[in-house]
Amino acid sequence: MRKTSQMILDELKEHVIQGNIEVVEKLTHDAINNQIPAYSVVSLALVPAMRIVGTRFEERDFFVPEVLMSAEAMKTAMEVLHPHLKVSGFTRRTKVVIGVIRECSQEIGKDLVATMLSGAGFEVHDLGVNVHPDRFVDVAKELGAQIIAVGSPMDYTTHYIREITERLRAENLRSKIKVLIGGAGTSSQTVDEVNADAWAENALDAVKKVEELGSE
Ligand code: B12
Repeated sequence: MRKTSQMILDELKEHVIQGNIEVVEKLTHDAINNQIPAYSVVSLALVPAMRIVGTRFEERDFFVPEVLMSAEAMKTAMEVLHPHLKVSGFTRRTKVVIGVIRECSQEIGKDLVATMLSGAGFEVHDLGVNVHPDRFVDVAKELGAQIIAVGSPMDYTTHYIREITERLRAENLRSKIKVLIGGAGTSSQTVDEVNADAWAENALDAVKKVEELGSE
């Protein structure tokens, strides 16, 4: 029996939760071969899977090793999807420096945002995880970037973002370089707390916010 798109997405979600990397890789190829749009694979299977993993982690049903397996499975799927997430054939002038703030090494959300931004044609410079506030500013200045995008998956590292905005202000760069924030440790309220310019709830929203900030 030929699998329907819904069956592939359901299976993919389940295998990401279970952390079955090889099966996830195969199912992601199946999804692409079945003409399921790459972003639908992300939003209908991968992200909901990680949400369930998060709930199980919170309920102490899953522990760090299980979460890591799911995270690896998600990353494998993202590698397969990466070339298919390129939605535009043109390059935009807006340069974005992106990374996860210091003391945090949780990268999946940031990777997804970086992939979507480069897929939308922005020039993205990914600094990785555990990035010192000064490094965001140094690299943005060096490259002439218009936007610094900072991920903070944990709420207790969010305050470091203020060091970025403070330094930009001290160097009179606050109006030239905009700061976009996101990740599970942030909310729309964090924007005021750390004096950022915008918050993105998810990767699609991040594309929209970068478009808006880049045209200001
Ligand atoms: C996977 C995971 C891990 C993995 C990370 C693997 C990896 N390579 O990245 C591992 C096991 C390593 C891990 C470790 C820890 N984790 Co963890 N982890 C998670 C989990 C379950 C899922 C996160 C995820 O990848 N989601 C999938 C992605 C796609 O979603 P997302 O991150 O929300 O990203 C979206 C948006 O937030 C936004 N976004 C994300 N980043 C960015 C960046 C920018 C610039 C923008 C604009 C937008 C944006 O767009 C994304 C796409 O839509 C969450 C639970 C949860 N509910 O989020 C906990 C969670 C983030 N972890 C948490 C904690 C506490 C930890 C540990 C301290 C646990 C421990 N006791 O050791 C360590 C910290 C290690 C460290 N110092 O970094 C807490 C944070 C609590 C808090 N509010 O501060 C959470 C929320 C779980 C919980 N409720 O307790 N974790």
